[in-house]
This record gives sequence, C-alpha cells and structure tokens, in this order.
Amino acid sequence: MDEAKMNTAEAMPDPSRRKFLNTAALAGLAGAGLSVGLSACNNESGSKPAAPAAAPAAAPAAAHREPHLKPGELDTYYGLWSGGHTGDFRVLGLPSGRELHRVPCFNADPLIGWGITNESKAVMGTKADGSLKYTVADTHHTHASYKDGNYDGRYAWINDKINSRIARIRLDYFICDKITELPNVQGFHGIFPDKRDPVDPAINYTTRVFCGAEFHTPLPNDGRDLDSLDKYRTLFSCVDAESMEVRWQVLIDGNCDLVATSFDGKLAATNQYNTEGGARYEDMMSAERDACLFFNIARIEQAVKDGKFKTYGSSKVPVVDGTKAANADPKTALTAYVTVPKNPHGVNASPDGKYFICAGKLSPTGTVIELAKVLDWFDGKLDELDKAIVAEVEIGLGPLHTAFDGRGNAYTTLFLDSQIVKWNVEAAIKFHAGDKNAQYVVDRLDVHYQPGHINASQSETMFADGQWLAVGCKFSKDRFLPVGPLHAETEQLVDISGEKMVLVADHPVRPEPHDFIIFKRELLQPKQVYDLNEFPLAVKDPKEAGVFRDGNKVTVKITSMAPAFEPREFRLKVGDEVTLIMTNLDKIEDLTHGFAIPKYNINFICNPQETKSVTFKVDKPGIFWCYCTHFCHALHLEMRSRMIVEA
Ligand code: RUQ
Ligand code: CUA
Ligand code: CA
Repeated sequence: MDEAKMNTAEAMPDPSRRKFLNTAALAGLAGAGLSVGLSACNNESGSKPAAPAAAPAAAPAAAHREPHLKPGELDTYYGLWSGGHTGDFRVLGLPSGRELHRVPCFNADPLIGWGITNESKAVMGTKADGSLKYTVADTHHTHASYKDGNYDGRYAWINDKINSRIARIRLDYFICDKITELPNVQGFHGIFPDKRDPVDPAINYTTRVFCGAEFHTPLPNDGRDLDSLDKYRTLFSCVDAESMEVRWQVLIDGNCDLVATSFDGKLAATNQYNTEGGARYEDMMSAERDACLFFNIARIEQAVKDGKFKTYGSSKVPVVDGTKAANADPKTALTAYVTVPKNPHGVNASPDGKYFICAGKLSPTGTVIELAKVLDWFDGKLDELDKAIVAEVEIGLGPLHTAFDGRGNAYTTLFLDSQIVKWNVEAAIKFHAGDKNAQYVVDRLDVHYQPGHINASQSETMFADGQWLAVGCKFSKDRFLPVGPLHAETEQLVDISGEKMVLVADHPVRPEPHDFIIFKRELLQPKQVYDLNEFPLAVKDPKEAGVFRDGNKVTVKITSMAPAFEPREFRLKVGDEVTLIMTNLDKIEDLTHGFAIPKYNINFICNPQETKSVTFKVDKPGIFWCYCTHFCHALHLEMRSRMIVEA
C-alpha cells in the first residue's frame, strides 16, 4: 500500500479515513451473517491483496497532463453518461469533465419540452387519457453503436431498470427517438450492442442490442405461481437496433447482471448471480460459483427460424430455451454457462477481441475467459467448458468493472478497497498457468470512495488509446462542501498514459450516473440545424400561420423568427381542444426559441428549423401571454403572442 499512498499523498489527506469506510462497507455484509464469501480475502489489513505487490517502491510522483482547458479551448473526447435517478442521458466533454448537455429520455424536461409535446409523449408512451405511462426511471448503462470495431456515431442506448425499457438516442441531434418496453422481464440492467453480424460479413456494424434482466418472476407474471420459486425465470432479450422491436428472448437460469459482446459478433454474454434461483439474499449467495453465461447468437437465430420457441402471455416475441439443463450438448447448445466465483458483477471485452473479463464482486478475483475456447466448446473441440478460463487471479476486494488501455492492461474498480487496480492480462494468464513470478499487478490507486463503474478513452473499442480514465465513485464523503444529507458522488479523472495512474481531477455529480463511455470527438458529427422536411407538421412559411377551426377542434399554427411569433395574437373559446404547432423558421445555429403558456402548464423549445406540437383543452377564459422562454434576441422579452380566450 505504501507506493499507492505516496503517489496520491496530496489527494489522500487522511489515509485512515479510507480504512474506516472499508470496515463499514464490510460490516454491512458481515453483520448480516454473510461474511463467508469475503472472509477468504478479509485478512488483517482489511484491504491488502494477496496478489503480488506493485511496481518499484520509491517511484517519484508521476508527471501528468493537465485536464483543465483554457477559455475557448475544446475538449478532445466526448463522454456519454447515464443520469441514474433522473432518467436522462448526459454528454460531457473530456478531459475537462464539463457537462455539455442532458438528453431527456424517460423523464419529463421543461427546457426541451420532453414529456409535454405530442412528439415526445409518443416516444415515451401514454395511457388512454394521454398522460405519461411512467414518470420515473433509473438509468444505469449507456453504450453506442459500432462499425468495424469502433463507434460509428449513429446511436446510443440506455436502460431503465425500473420499468424495463430501452431508449435509443440519435447522436446526430442528441435526442431520444425511440423507447421500447421489454415484455415479461423485470430489472432490465445490463445492455450492450453487438459489433457486427455473426454470419454476414457485410454487416460490419451494430444491428442488435442485448438486454439482460436481473429479477426472476413467474412467466407470465400475472398472478400465477406466486409461491413456486422453482418456476421463476428471467429472460435475456435481443432488440433490433433499427426498428427497436424485440427480436427474440432466451429463457435462462439465474439473474443477469452486466452484458458484453464479442468483436466478431458471434457471442454475447451476461454475468450472472443467483444461479441458485433464491428469493432472499442469503439464498442468492449460497453457491461458491455463479456463471458468465454465453449466447451463441447464430444458433439462437436459427432456432427461432426453425420455430423452436414459445411465447409468454400476450407477448408475440419468440423465446428459446437457454436453461442449463436444455443445453448440455455442446453441438446443439444455444448457451454456455462458464463458471465464475460467486456473484460476479461486470463483464468487459478486451480491446484485442480475445477475452471477456469478469469482476468477482464477492470474490477478490478477476476471471479471464478466452473467447476462442468458448467457440471451441460450441464446436465440440473443448471437452470441458471451464477450460475456457485462462486466468482467475486475486486483484483486491470488491471488483466491479474493468476498463482497458490497449497496451494489455486492465483497470478494475475495487469497491471495498476504494481503489483501482491496474493489472496486466497476459501476466495474469502466465501466473494462472503456474508461473508464480509473473507480476500481474502493475499499480494501485486510491479513489474517493467506493468506485463502481470505470471506463477509459476508447476502452470498449478495438482502438483503446490508453489516455484518460474516469471512475464513478459511489460515495464522496468529505470531498466536497456539504449540502445536507444527500452527498454528491465523485467522478474522478485519471491520467493513464504512463506506467503509474495519476489522479488529476474530482468532479461532483448528482447521484448517480453509473456507467459511461469515452471516445474521440472526431467520431461524432452532430448537426446543429434541423431539416424542416423531417417534420410532417412543419409550418414552412409565416403566411401559413393562424387559427384553423373545425367545430371545437382547433389547430393553431405558429412560426417563430427572432424576435417575433406569427401570429402575434390568436383567439380561442373555453371548451376548445387545441393542437398548437410551432415551427422555428430561424436557420441560424444556436437560435432557439421557447414557447410557454401561463396557467396551462406548457413549455417547450424549438431549435432552428424544428417543429413541435402540443395538444391541450382550453378550460380558462382570459388573456394569456404566450412568451419565448429561451433568450434569443435583444427583443427576447418582447417576443410574445397573446392568447385570447372567450368564456
Ligand atoms: S451496475 S456499479 Cu447498475 Cu452498472 Cu455496476
Ligand atoms: Cu425567441 Cu426568446
Ligand atoms: Ca451514493
């Protein structure tokens, strides 16, 4: 530990504090009578790993690069972040850590008008009365579409764990354009797009998104089998990247945690805990090993084509049988359960395409699975599936997620140790094979505190560049000014360009972003002005604006052009059902207008050349000054339209 302390002396004013947190975190589990899984590694220091010690002692504090940018300087990386409780998707610039945008997905947002306009309600889903079907969400994981092993800038996806929904974000306009609710699952958590097609070499880009569901329930979950735990199952789902329809699902044993996909398109996997099928957590951790569950995509799709599936409840989605019992013969198996120490959490694909690395969570280990060997097992060329495990090494307490630098090193968060461990994958494989001199732990860095997700620049592509690493710490404790009982979380930035990791910045974040990806800015080409033709309702000329009445159904067409709306006033009657359509005819980048109607609870913006619509019932007579809510012009405050409502 001494080397680590020396390197972060300035960032760690009180080393004892971390120890206190460790003890508290461990006590939580131990107090519940669950120390079994941890006791093996809970030695005297409470955090000292059994693994070989780190690199040279007296190394001087490493030099590092400045994350701070001068005024006017642009970041070199984009970061796509999930918002957590807020249900949104965030866009950061890195290395500065500046938050550039929030894209509402599952949440209403008055700035954008998300959840207020007809277009956004259609994406979010409504009840029969037109109100939103769901108003809460819990976003955890976000990943983007691939082409040739790198991000292609088309889409990103994000999950909602509460209501098992997947949202797609268009990365040209940074808007959510589709949301799909997965049938017959609860606790949709892990998510990962494929990287190419398993069969057709011409499809060298993402066409599927895989979704793992955590919570097992009776199927269908309609009141039957409430007390028959042995009938509870969960499903692994495949969503079409373009249509966002659910293509197929797989019935499995155990609960899905994180998801990973191979660069060759052939395999998807989910780490699994609760292969025991328990309903209480004591039961969920009784087995010493759980699994990393592999899916043979080509075989599953063939089985669906051959009609070898069933459906559950009212869902039409084909469900194939991926349970362990039904897939014992490798030659026909759709799934393969590689064992991993108990209750593993993250699974991450190494950028060389060779390995999936599973983080042990309740075990202090990282497990390295060689994908070629898993494929060999499916081909009948490997007698025992677990021989695909090429390393299982101790790395520290509470491993959760792993990132890569493209130079053969893995960086795993250690939740209980409040550290990042940098370890060399090939050295770990040598060590596992019996070379006890192989020094696989390269470095350790204290972080603040209890880290969960981690990612490095380009880490989840074939072009991992080993420059910057971000880590999402679940507890900030004493790192920021106190703001009452709820603490911000700490996102820390680490320079990984050298041998030693160097902590270079702390950022407070509103809890809790969970996961994120970081990639080069050149990979995105966002558009800054809309195309009028993308909107069927567009009011293309101020001359088309006005009030169009058909009985009590009224359409109000409005255009905006700084600093005026057209029409400047419009007349309605109590009892009218109004659809208001607004097109922003300004063509200049950054010239956004807003439209708010007092006492009618309406507010939304229109970006340049964008059209939005809102439908509402006119129920209050009087004068209502509709005004522009987005500063647009020197006459912004004067930019209004008078809504006159007759009794
Ligand atoms: S999980 S802290 Cu929801 Cu991403 Cu691992
Ligand atoms: Cu238009 Cu402010
Ligand atoms: Ca927290």
